[in-house]
Amino acid sequence: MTIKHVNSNASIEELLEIIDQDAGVIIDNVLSQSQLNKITEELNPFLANTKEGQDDFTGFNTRRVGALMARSPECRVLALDPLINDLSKRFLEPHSDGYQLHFTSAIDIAPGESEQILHRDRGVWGGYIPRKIETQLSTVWAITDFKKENGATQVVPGSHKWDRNRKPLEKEICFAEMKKGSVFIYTGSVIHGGGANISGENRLGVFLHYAPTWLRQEENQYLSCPPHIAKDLTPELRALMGYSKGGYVLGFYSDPEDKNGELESVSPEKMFGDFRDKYGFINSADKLVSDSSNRE
Ligand SMILES: O=C(O)CCC(=O)C(=O)O
Ligand SMILES: [Fe+2]
Repeated sequence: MTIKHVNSNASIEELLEIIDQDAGVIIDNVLSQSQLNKITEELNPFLANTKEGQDDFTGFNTRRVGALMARSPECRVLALDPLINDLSKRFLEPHSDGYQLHFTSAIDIAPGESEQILHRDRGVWGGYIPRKIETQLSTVWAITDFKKENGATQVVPGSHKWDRNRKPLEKEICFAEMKKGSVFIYTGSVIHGGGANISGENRLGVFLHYAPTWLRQEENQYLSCPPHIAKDLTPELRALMGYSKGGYVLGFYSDPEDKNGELESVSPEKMFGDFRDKYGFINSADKLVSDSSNRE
């Protein structure tokens, strides 16, 4: 078993088909060297200021930096990547009218790190969402090369369809090995985890995850990128973070200072189409006068 690689001309249909079978796919060589340099420069001061994790999930030689929409202009470009956004929309639309940014993190695995506990990211919501429903599409942008030796993400292709308690065999575990500038896409239901770093170099990835607009985001975007920063971002990015309604009235707000909303962004109709049908609105004229025509 391996993780399939495609190039950036891959169609959404092709990507969806591989994701349905394996729950993971790599698109090779998407970012330019100048984008990689910018991301590294933007993240370095924050990584330098961050302590390593403190348990076997967060790792003892791994640094994690969040709030990437507030902190890194180039990561904003990644979050809005058109192919990834089209794919997220298509992947999540069977269960949601819209999707949003769910999580942002730069994960830097340093030499000496051991492997992360294997897990399914959907565990963040507890055991409450039926496993039939896919509620997360995740991306890992490789800022350095991802190699088995330097901590490339471990992944068990196909495990999104497994019984909850099935454990992977050693030979079923693959590594998301890819060149820097590539992006690994995986789902919230697949078993995966960071790899051990037995090399002499760091492994840096930018993790950007997407989820339906009706679910609580793993990273609170309103606190991580508060209004005084969000007001200078594009309406599209604000909408993606949740500074927009997730449906006709889902997530509405009233401006406590009664100013004219400088955070107004994309209209719900533009994002979700006509909402009337979704609500099952019944116009006065359509109400039935007798109850006989309505019953089986
Ligand atoms: O660092 C990695 O490759 C994976 C990290 C991960 O899966 C997580 O923290 O949830
Ligand atoms: Fe994970």
